[in-house]
Amino acid sequence: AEMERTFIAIKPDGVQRGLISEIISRFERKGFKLVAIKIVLPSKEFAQKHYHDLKERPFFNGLCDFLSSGPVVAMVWEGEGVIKYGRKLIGATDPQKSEPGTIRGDLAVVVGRNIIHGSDGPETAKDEINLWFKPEELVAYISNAEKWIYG
Ligand code: YYY
Ligand code: MG
Repeated sequence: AEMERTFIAIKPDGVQRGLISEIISRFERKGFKLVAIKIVLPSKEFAQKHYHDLKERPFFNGLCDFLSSGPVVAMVWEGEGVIKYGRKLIGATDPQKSEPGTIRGDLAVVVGRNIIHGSDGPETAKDEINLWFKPEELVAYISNAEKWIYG
């Protein structure tokens, strides 16, 4: 198994709407493994770092205000193909275009309140994990379910 790690965050709207356990469940039931989790109130400066790739976009300022407007649940999930498949579980950026069955498709309506973030590739996953977590906050462990998930 080619194990990968991805950064997943429940944004302030997902937290305030009581969707933390719903979102965690979807990753957990799939068979991915939670290796780090915390609740944090990011500063606007921190949000700007997180979204630095988007700094030229017209929505950048509002996006960073929003991400820093309330608590965020920051997580690292591990598993085979978790970066790409995590994005599938999340669904398209615009919830109007997200398929039913995806997190955004089932639980969100507009792009500015799409409840969840997920890394979009191996490089951003590495950068985002390093931005949000210290190495000692990541917990490597063997799950007893692994042999039933991976064979
Ligand atoms: O990775 P993902 O979250 O699906 O989309 P990005 O293109 O990285 O944009 C990050 C974030 O910005 C998106 O989740 C909502 C917001 N946003 C927006 O408010 N308006 C847009 N037209 C595009 C993105
Ligand atoms: Mg993105």
